[in-house]
Amino acid sequence: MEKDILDLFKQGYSFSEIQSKLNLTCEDMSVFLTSINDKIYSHYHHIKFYENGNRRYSPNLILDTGIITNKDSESYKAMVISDTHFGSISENKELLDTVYDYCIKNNIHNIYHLGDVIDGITGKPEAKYLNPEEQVSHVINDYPSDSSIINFILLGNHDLDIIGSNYPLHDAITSNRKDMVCLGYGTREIFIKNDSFILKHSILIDKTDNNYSKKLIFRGHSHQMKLVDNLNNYYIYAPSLSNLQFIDGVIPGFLTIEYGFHNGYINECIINHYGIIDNKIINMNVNRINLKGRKREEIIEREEVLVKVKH
Ligand SMILES: [Mn+2]
Repeated sequence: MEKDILDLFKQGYSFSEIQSKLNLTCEDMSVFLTSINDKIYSHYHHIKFYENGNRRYSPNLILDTGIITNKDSESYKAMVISDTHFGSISENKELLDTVYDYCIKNNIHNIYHLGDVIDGITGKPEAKYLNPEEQVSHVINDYPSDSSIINFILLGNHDLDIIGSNYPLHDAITSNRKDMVCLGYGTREIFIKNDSFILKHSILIDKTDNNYSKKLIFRGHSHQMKLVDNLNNYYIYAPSLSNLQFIDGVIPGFLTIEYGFHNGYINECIINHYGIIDNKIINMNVNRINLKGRKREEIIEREEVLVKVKH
């Protein structure tokens, strides 16, 4: 089935066209994505990622995506960006440079990208780079990098559009960019201390949110910052870091997140939403999510005593 699906992607069919052409259910499509995602993540089965931007070889097999934090630390800071749409006329690389500068100045070493890194081939006049390979090379060559920053990259529906090409984005990232970690398409859970949070980009109608309770779920795809408490989980929609905006008056931007921990569990999350206009960073709003009072167990495994390493 996987080969049939990839062949149709190669022929230029979209995800939903393939689904109806092969008469596949959402579950079938989710099995396909999970299989692709497992293959992608196998590249990182022996690498540990650290909050201070380091990555080290691990002799043990690591199947989950986890961040190792300092044993003594009771907080964690990270950057959340989304929807850069490289390769379209709405792309704005200066915004990404601004984000990297901000991280370096503010001691942030982990960036989470929530998908739609490239625009893919949409057949619309917005496509600046005509073929998928050029769009992907553009990311590999021109996306900023810094030795003190790990960029965790989830892939979205636009990135998926070119999965059938000779040079899909996930292959390009895993083989060329050591500073990036490709998390696969659509969804990934990130473990930190005793807890976890979820990254998502809508590709399928997926019901996995029901598997979680009182989790922070960060979402790309909406191109607008929004906070939703749906009683089960907290949704944090990230703004787009491109000029592609769906609603008048919305400006590109990013989120910084800061977790406070208790017994290794996230008990508070502070989200700062920043907009960028003419290279100026504007604080749009601050939100605090209180996660105290959830079920806890005492197992701490994702902590180490971190030694400061010069980059
Ligand atoms: Mn998008």
